[in-house]
Amino acid sequence: MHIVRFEGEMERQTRHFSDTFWTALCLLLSTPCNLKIYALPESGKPNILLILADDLSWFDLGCYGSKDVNTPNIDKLAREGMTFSNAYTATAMCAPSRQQLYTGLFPVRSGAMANHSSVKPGTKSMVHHLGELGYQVSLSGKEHFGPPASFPFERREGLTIPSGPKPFCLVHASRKPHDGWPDAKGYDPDEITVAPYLVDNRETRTALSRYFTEITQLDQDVKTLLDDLKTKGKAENTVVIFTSEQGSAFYGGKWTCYDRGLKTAFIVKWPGLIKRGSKSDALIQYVDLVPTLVEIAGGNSTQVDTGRKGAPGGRNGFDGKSFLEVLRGERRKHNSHVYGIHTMQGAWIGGPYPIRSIRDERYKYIWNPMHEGGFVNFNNIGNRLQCWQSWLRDAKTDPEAAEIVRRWVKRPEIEFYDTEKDPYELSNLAKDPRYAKLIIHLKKKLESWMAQQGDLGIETELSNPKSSKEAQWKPRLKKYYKANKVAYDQIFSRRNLQ
Ligand SMILES: [Ca+2]
Repeated sequence: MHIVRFEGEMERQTRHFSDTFWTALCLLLSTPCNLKIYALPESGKPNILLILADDLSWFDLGCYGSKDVNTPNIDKLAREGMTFSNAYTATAMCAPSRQQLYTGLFPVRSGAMANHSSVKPGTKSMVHHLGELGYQVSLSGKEHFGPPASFPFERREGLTIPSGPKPFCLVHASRKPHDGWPDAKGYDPDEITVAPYLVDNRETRTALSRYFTEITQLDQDVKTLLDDLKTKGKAENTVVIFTSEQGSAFYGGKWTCYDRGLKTAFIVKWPGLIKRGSKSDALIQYVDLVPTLVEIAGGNSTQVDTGRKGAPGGRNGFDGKSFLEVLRGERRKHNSHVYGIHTMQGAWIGGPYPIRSIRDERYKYIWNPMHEGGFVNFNNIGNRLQCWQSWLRDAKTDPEAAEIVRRWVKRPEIEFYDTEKDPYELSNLAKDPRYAKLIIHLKKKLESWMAQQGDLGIETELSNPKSSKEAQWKPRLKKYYKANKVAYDQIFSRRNLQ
């Protein structure tokens, strides 16, 4: 038995039929010419397995070009599916990143803007939308969302696939490779590559080796899940998605709007429907995922009520839009621009420090409206990754190290990068007259997006509550500044100490 799906302006539904060829032909002949037809696998609606890493930089995977990190199982998934080279989250922090992934809404509109924050009451998620389409929607691993009524996932433990009769959507939200890494195994600190945005010293190499070790452990978890999918006979009828979440906690990744923070690995395997080993450079973003899943599940994503007002079309719809046609190889482009938003409010310490960004396929515009005081968070107050102290030490005598440190803590109001020529966003072109028109164009687009979201910039930043942990970190900040005064005096104002 085959399932044929008809998509039209007024009607999108999945129909079963097992009649004769003539029945199919009659249906085809009565179908308006703009309708698209494709076959879903024989067993009906496909299952969905979404594997989400935690703080994994997209470029630290073999299939995204890493020469250092051993990820054979994720690489194999890429060879069997479609690999996206231009996928983004809008926020490089855990809670807002995954809440936009699960709701299809950007952070200001949903309310989940600060780290450790929750969406506003009444917001719906993929659990509601896929549940209405007959799916069992469950989650194993990390949550980092709220309130529970907006994310009523069925909880699962371990690395196993559901085996019930209903089609399933399982999110496996790994905690790997979030920092808190194991001792290095299989990676020699002397042999690895250190990217130019990091200070190349013994401490950085040791930290990278430990991070790489945990990425390889994550890769093994991916194998365990995919093996169970095969054992249960569901591999052929399951859409498997792997995405890396935001970039790692190494400086200039997580907690920023640089590509090292916002860009994400995104791989989709769908046997029979996605061309094996295909690649897409379409601009997609995390808010596009749930609309796409709704379409995969046979629903109409443009008719979904997200529970929040203020959609781009003025109703309660998603901020994102389905990229199913890209998966099917029918379209190459998707969005013209993708957006970024950041706040340090709620992230233990460091706020306020709002950042907004916009990016087309090549150029990136970043606005830091409260940049004067410097950027602070617990990564450059404590010694969380066990290498920041060494960077300050080296910065006293090494001008290159001093420049890397300065770039992290002291940024201009406007940044503009050519990401094709400068993928690590190290050369700010904001004052280059050749880009003046494009900068104004992107600024206006960014402002339109902020207006749609109800984002008032600094006012919105200051309305976010500070973290309850800020008070306990403040004395540590002062002590730390005092201990490193020589290095910091060159790069850092005292405003955040007041
Ligand atoms: Ca994370």
